[in-house]
Parts: sequence; C-alpha cells; structure tokens
Amino acid sequence: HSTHWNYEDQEAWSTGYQSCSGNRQSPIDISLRDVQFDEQLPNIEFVGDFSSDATIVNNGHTVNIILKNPVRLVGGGLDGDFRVAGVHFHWGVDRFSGSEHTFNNTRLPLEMHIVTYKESGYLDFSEAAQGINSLAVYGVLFRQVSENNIYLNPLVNVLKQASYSSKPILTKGPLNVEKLLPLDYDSHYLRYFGSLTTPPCTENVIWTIAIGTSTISEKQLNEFRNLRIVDVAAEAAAAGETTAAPKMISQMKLDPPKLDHNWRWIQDKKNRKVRSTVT
Ligand code: 1SD
Ligand code: ZN
Repeated sequence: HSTHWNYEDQEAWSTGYQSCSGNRQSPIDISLRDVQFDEQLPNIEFVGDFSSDATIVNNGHTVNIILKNPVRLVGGGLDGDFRVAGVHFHWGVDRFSGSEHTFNNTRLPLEMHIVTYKESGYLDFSEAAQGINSLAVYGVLFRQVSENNIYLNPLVNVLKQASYSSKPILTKGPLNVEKLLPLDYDSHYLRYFGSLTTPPCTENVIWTIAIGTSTISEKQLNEFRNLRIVDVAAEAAAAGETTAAPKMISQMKLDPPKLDHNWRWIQDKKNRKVRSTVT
C-alpha cells in the first residue's frame, strides 16, 4: 500500500518515491523552436472501438476513464502495439494553469493522457508498469474557447455524480475519445522519453504529445474543478473491504477539499531531446 502524496507538497514526492528525482522526469516544457525534426517518425494511431459507453472513476487524483472495448496505439515507431489502460485529465484553478506539459512556457487549462502499455511480454498494466519503456502515454493539450466541446459532454455531464465518490459511473452515452484528439494527431506529434507524472514517477514512459490542441469551455472546465479529493482507501474500508473499517470511517472527511488542480511542476529536461514529425 502506497503512502499518501498530494499536489501541495510535490517536493516531498522523492522522499517516498526515489524515481521522482530521476534524470528523465515528466512533464517538461517544450520549446517549439528547439524540437528536432525527425523524418523517421511514422504516423501513429489509435485502433479499435472507442464508441461504447465507458466507466469513469474519481480516484482522488484525477478522473479516470475505463473503456469497455480494447483500443490499441499502433505505429509511431513504438516497439509493438500498446494497449489503452485508461484515459485521464490534469487541470488547474484557472485558464492559465492545468496542463502538465507546456509549449514555449505557456500552460493551457487541460491536458488529457491516454495511458497505454506494451502488450507483448506483459500480462496487464501493473506488470508493464515495472518494465523498461513499456508504457506509452499520448497527451493532448486543450485550449479554452467559449463553445462547449460536445464530445466531452458524455464525461462532463456525469462529473457531478463522481465528485464525492470513487464509485464507478457510466458515461451519459458513448464517449468517443478519438473525437477528443486533434484531427492531425496521427501525423503531427512530438516524442520524448520521460516518466509517469505522478508517484511512483517510474521512468519508463514513451511520451507522444499532439502538436495540435483540442478545445474546452470554461463551464466544462469548472465541472472538473468541482471534483473532490476522495479518500479511496477510506471508502474501500467503509464498504467493509478491510478490518480497519470503523477507524477509517471515523477519519473520513464529510467535506473533502476540492480537486481543483492536479498538475505537476515542469521537470528538468537534462540531456533529453524532443523530436517532432514536422519541421
Ligand atoms: O497520473 C497518472 C496516474 O494517475 C496513473 O494513471 C499513471 C498510470 O496509470 O499515469 C499517471 S500519468 O503519468 O499518465 N500522469
Ligand atoms: Zn496524467
């Protein structure tokens, strides 16, 4: 069982999780002038059925989408196919904060992470999470516009139900994650080697970041900001899953703090290069 960590005291992460102070940490700032054009980077795409109803879970750090059908990340110079394990988001208190990666030091209000793991050689995500370069995350930054992004509605419309509980909730209609990607996500992307942006900060993530951005309205962003920091362990105990139940229930907060920001500070690039599919 892991120790608790939070976004207020990020400096402390490396005390419990050594990797968090390693040499290939994420996120990073991406200076678009300094990226290296790499003509060898082939197109990358998600293959599979993104169109079914999905389940969402407030895990106390983010809202995670679990898809019903298998979807794979294919191409992009990856070593084999990578299977989608979950999709989640990072946001902040206002329109000037939220994304984890920044372009030219500019932070956008939302970042989506499609987390995938290498299929060959690993049984499931947790096994692959221990491997070498066995995770691949596709990240997309969202900019704020006045119109709602209708493709986010199946998710945004159930966030209220997820705000106080980690109980899985079915989306309102199919959530087509593919529609949340920029149209040219397959050919216009950046690539670098990094880590998970949350503890244990494992340094085995092949990052792909769309050069294009998607959109979201302020109203939709506010639904993310209204989620609460649910205590998943206490909830499980309260549901009778452990013998610590009475103690845990008494410690459960009736009014947990808002999960109004969940982005990690920019990490040192060290000697790393960011490659790009475009000049
Ligand atoms: O923050 C997420 C974390 O919640 C978990 O999903 C992990 C892997 O499952 O990935 C990190 S991140 O690096 O994709 N932000
Ligand atoms: Zn993430």
